[in-house]
Amino acid sequence: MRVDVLTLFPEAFPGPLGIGVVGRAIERGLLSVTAHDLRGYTHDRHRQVDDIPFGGGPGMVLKPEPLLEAVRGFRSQDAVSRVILLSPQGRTFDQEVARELAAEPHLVLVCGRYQGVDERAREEIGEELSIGDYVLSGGELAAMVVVEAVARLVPGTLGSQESLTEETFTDRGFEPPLYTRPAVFEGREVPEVLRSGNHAAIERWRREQSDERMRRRRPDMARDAAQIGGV
Ligand code: 9D3
Repeated sequence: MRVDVLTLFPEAFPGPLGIGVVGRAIERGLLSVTAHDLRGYTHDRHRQVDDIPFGGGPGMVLKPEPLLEAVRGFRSQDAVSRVILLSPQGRTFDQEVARELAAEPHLVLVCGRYQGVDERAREEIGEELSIGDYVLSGGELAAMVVVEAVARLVPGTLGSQESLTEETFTDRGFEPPLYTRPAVFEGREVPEVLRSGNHAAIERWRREQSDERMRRRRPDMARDAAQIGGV
């Protein structure tokens, strides 16, 4: 998968995408993440990317020309590129969206900054994603979150061990309690069943624990899981 990121801060990349599972995928050539400086698409002496809002108001707005010159350039390179603006007003990114994007060969992620993006550029880009209801300063961290979650689903990225964990998350949603040695830590014991060697009993206990946790902490997710799994 190829990912191009349009940003005023290309030096922020790869950042945390350079480590761990995603870093390895980049090294192995399964994934490319290229950051492009939005200023590189300006043609004036001051390389101006933003301007004051018509009608007044605080802050600055990203100008349409550099954004759309860049976006049109990517779109003309291949017909399959999916261009997405990271924006607080977008559809909320979740694991389902991640799965959908993982099937794409080429993503172009556009990072907004300041108060926002000129409406005409927003309309032409067409697709918007938010990573949740809280205020960030720009789209860069959001783009990294999207790349991290999507890259994990690109075939070959995860080891077989991690792929199995991924499947159980999708199936069950929640991790059961995990323990490692020592069997007794400061007087607190690892549940007997996990040391019993009874794999059927362990399986049952883990399922009960993760279901119970989900019902208690994420009733919204538990309802969705019941819908899908018929539990
Ligand atoms: C405080 C300014 N807000 C006034 C209504 C608007 C606003 C504009 C630009 C708020 C945040 C931003 C910058 N954020 C993003 O570009 C962004 C974002 C986010 O803030 N939260 C969650 N997901 C995303 S994706 C891009």
